[in-house]
Amino acid sequence: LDMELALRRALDGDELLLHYQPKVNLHTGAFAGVEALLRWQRPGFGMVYPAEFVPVLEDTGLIVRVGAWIIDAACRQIGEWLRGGVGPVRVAVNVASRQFVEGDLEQEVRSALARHQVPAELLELELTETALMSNAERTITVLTNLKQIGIKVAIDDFGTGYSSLAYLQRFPIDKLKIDIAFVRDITTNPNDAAIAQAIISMAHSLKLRVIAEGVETRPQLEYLRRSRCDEIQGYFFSRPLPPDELGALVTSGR
Ligand code: G
Ligand code: G
Ligand code: MN
Ligand code: NA
Repeated sequence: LDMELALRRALDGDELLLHYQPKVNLHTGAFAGVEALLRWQRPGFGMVYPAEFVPVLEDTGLIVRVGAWIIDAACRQIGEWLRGGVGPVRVAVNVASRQFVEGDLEQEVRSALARHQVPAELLELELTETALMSNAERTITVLTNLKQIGIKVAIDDFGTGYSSLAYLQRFPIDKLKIDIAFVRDITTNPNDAAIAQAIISMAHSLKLRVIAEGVETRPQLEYLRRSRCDEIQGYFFSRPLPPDELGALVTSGR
C-alpha cells in the first residue's frame, strides 16, 4: 500500500523515467533501434527496477496511466533525438496486458505521435501473448488500425505464453521476440536451441522478423546468427542506457 501511494506520487511528480537498450541487426551489424525500459528514481531509495514495482502497477491498475505516460515519454524522446540529429531511432515500448485491455491504446498512440510530431514508423509496441489473446477480436481491430498508421508490433516473451499459432497468422504483427528463457542456455541445451530455431523458422515462414533478447555472450550471438535470427538485444552489446548515453552511442556509430 505504501508502494501504491509512492507510485501515485511518482507518476504525478517527476520520478519515472525511461532507459533505452540497443538492438542490433545480426545480418549487417547495424544499430536497429532500442527498447524503452521503465525506471523509478525513488527519493531515498535510488534507482528502482521494474521487477520491484511493475507488478504493483499491474495489480492496482495504475499501469493504465503509467502506460500512457510511457508512450508519451517515448514519443517525446524520439522527437528530441530526431531533431537533435541522433538517429532516427526506432523505439519499442512495452505494453502491459491491462493497459491494452482497459486503456485506449490506439488513442494514446495517435495523440502522442501528434503531440511530439514523430513518424509512426519510429514507434514499435511490444505486447505479450497474454495481452493479445485476452480479447482476440478486439486485438485484431486495434492492431489493424495501428498498423495502418505505420506502427510496428512485436510479440514479447514469445514462447512462454499461449502461442495460439492459429491466431498468430491472424494478428497483424511484424516481429517475434524470443524469450530470454530460450536464449540463456542456447549453446548448451539442445531443447532450448530447438525451440529457438523453431521460432525463427516459423517467424520467417509467416514473413515476420525475429529478435532474441537477453544475449550476453558471443557464442550465443554466433549461434543465433547461424540460425538466421534477424536481431539481438542484450548485455553483450549494451545494458539499458539513459537517453544521453544512448544518443552518444548512436552518434559515435559504434
Ligand atoms: O528492465 P528490467 O529487466 O528490470 O525489466 C523487468 C520487467 O519489467 C520486464 O519483463 C519488462 O518487460 C518489464 N518492463 C520494463 N519496462 C516496462 C514498461 O515500460 N512497461 C511495462 N509494462 N513493463 C515494463
Ligand atoms: O520487456 P522484457 O520482458 O523483454 O524486458 C527485457 C528485460 O530483460 C529488461 O528488464 C532488461 O533489463 C533485461 N535484459 C536485457 N538484456 C539482458 C541480458 O542480456 N541478460 C539478462 N539477464 N537480462 C537482460
Ligand atoms: Mn519487452
Ligand atoms: Na521479453
